[in-house]
Amino acid sequence: MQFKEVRRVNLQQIAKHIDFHQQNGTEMDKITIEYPSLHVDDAYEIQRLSIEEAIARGDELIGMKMGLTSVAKQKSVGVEEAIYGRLTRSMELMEPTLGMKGLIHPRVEPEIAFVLKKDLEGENVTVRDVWAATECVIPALEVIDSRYKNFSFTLEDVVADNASSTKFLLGYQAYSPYHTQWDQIKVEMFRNGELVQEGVGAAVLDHPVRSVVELVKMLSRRGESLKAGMVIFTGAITEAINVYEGDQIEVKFDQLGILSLKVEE
Ligand code: 0L1
Ligand code: MG
Repeated sequence: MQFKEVRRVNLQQIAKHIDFHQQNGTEMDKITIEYPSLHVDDAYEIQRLSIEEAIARGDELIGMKMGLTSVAKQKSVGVEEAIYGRLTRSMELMEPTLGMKGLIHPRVEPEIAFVLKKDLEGENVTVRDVWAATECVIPALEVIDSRYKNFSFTLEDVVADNASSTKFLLGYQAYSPYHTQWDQIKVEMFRNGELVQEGVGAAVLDHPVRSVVELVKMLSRRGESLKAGMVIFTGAITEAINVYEGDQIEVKFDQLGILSLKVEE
């Protein structure tokens, strides 16, 4: 077997291993323990292949996300660059409830999501291109649940584990991209009535629109692009918080309403 083929088989095997843990909500060791020389490009390929496994079972790619878009978040997990992940239909919460079954140690974070009406591609994409391609902007919550023990990972590990993507909730109200200054939106997150996190849209690469630009550039380096209809999560506005069965999470997006999430068994 040629070297390239051996490498491909390995990436496929690792992708199947990760897909198993994602599907079953079970913890695993860092893959970089067994594969210390894994490159970040390999990790993105493992991510793509693991989502292909889910798609082969009937799931569907409906969006993409940026992660670690704030310095505070990068510091909290010890990874010093923004990353991306993939969102599938089975991750979308249709009701504002989160079942703990099949989850390991979930965390919730507030985000601003863009929905596209046009494809976006290429290294030379601009902020103007993104606005022209945006159908609407929606306040949202992301549930991340790293499959790694203790939420501990390297850059390569977390990329391969689809940037910890697990579930997401979109607000019912969508807004015109021109409705407000998205970098000025203040967000407060409450757990069982207690204020636990607060932040502002500018925490996301100075402005959430810049996160979409960066995502398009990162994807184009790997020959991929964003498609019309996709939902794009731009990154957390505050630190993520741990949630437990029985918790009631409320996130107040200034002038844009409140998103609630009840954590159940
Ligand atoms: O969406 C995110 O910012 C999560 C990126 C992965 C790091 C983590 O699991 O906290
Ligand atoms: Mg996120």
